[in-house]
Amino acid sequence: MKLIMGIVHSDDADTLVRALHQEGHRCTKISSTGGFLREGNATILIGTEAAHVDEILDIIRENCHARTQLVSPLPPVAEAGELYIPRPVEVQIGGATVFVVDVERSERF
Ligand code: 2BA
Repeated sequence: MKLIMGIVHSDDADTLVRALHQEGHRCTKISSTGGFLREGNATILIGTEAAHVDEILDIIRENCHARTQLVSPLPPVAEAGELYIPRPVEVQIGGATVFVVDVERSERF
């Protein structure tokens, strides 16, 4: 058995959960926060048989889209009298960051 962990944009999460359920895959959506942007995203946990992993990765790929976002960098330590004008930088956020791990044991009681 495998556990797929997909970190996706919050805007794609519900569509992805719906698509997974439509194809008969169980999943859990967890609200998470990215360490870099410190903004909400969603982590989708999917426990599945190894034979279904590729099909699930296709569903994730089809339903999660890359996007760009403007981020204001943290200001540097300024000397007295120095003026710092923050200039937003564009960050590319991937459609999904996915980890697939082996599950030693899984039970449903
Ligand atoms: P965040 O950490 O908020 O990162 C959002 C996007 O910011 C990243 O998109 C990446 O394009 C950029 N970014 C992240 N760290 C950066 C850095 N040190 N310098 C410059 N740009 C940086 P993605 O790579 O698509 O990641 C989207 C989200 O997936 C991340 O949100 C994080 O929540 C998760 N993630 C990505 N890689 C991970 C990893 N190796 N382990 C755990 N979570 C990860």
